[in-house]
Order: sequence, then structure tokens, then C-alpha cells
Amino acid sequence: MTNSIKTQSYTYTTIEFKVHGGRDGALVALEEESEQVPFNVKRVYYIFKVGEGLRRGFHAHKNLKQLLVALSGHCNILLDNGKFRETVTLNQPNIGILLEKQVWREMYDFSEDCVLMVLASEHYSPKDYVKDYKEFKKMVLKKNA
Ligand code: T46
Repeated sequence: MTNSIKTQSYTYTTIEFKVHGGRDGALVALEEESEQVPFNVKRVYYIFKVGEGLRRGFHAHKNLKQLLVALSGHCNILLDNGKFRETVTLNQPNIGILLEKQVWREMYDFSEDCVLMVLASEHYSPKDYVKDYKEFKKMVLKKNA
């Protein structure tokens, strides 16, 4: 189920995956170009063993779309669209957050057991990263002009 979450200043999308479960455990199946994953998946990576107090990200992407899921544990994702900021906690293996292109992101407060899985719409490309916040602001201003 796709949920468009609107806070006072920010709109983002979370996706709740169907859990196939029984007494013997739970299973989530993700397929590309589906309600759960609304793009072609060209890459999967995961982040784990992030030490206490460490923060990652600090960039936006020009074109990449991603779906982030905390497979275990929890972490916070800061989203910044150039105008407003919002923090989302990921703490359920059946809930993903969709990160559209041109959103500045920072990931922090990882629990020791956190495994953050990311499904990505493109292959890894350093050229797609915008790591300078001022450059990011220029990019979104241009997009919204
Ligand atoms: C993002 C957030 C959520 C690769 O070689 N291939 C890959 O596909 C990725 C994602 C990374 N790398 C290398 C590049 C760096 O040497 O792995 C190293 C760590 O990557 P980075 O510092 O970009 O990691 P994060 O956690 O800051 O950001 C990552 C993704 O790069 C980024 O696209 O949106 O997770």
C-alpha cells in the first residue's frame, strides 16, 4: 500500500509491503515496476554496522530514485527538498520510503543491529551525486523555476 505522507511542510511517500506470514515466520517479496517498487531496479546495496553517532549521506541525486527499507533495527532519514526538511524513522522491514531524485538526504541514529537496504533505479554513477549543498539548492531552484 502506498501512502503519501503530508506533514505541515513536507510530502513524502512510504510503501507498506505485503507480508506473507504464518506460524513459521514472515516473508516479503519485492518486484520491480510494481506497486511496492515503482521503478526498474538496477542495483541493490545495504548499509550496516554504522557506529554510534555517525551520519551518512550528505548529498542529493540528479536522477536516481531509491527505495529504502530498514531490514532490521532502525535509523533516521533526513529529507530536504531545498525548502523544507523532514525526518523519517525507518524501523519496520515491511515499510519502505521512496526517495525521489533531487532530495538531499542524511542518515543517522543507526541502531547497532540496523541493516538499511536500498533498491536503486540506476547503476552506480558518481556523476549523479550532488555533494555540495549550495549546488543542490541551485538545482532545485532551477527545477521549480
Ligand atoms: C544514497 C544513500 C541512501 C559503490 O561502490 N557502489 C554503490 O552502489 C554505492 C551506493 C556506493 N559505493 C561506494 C562509494 C563509496 O566509496 O561505497 C562507498 C560509500 O558510499 P557513500 O559514501 O555514497 O554512502 P552513503 O551511505 O553516504 O550513501 C549511500 C548511497 O551512495 C546514496 O546513493 O542515497 O546511501
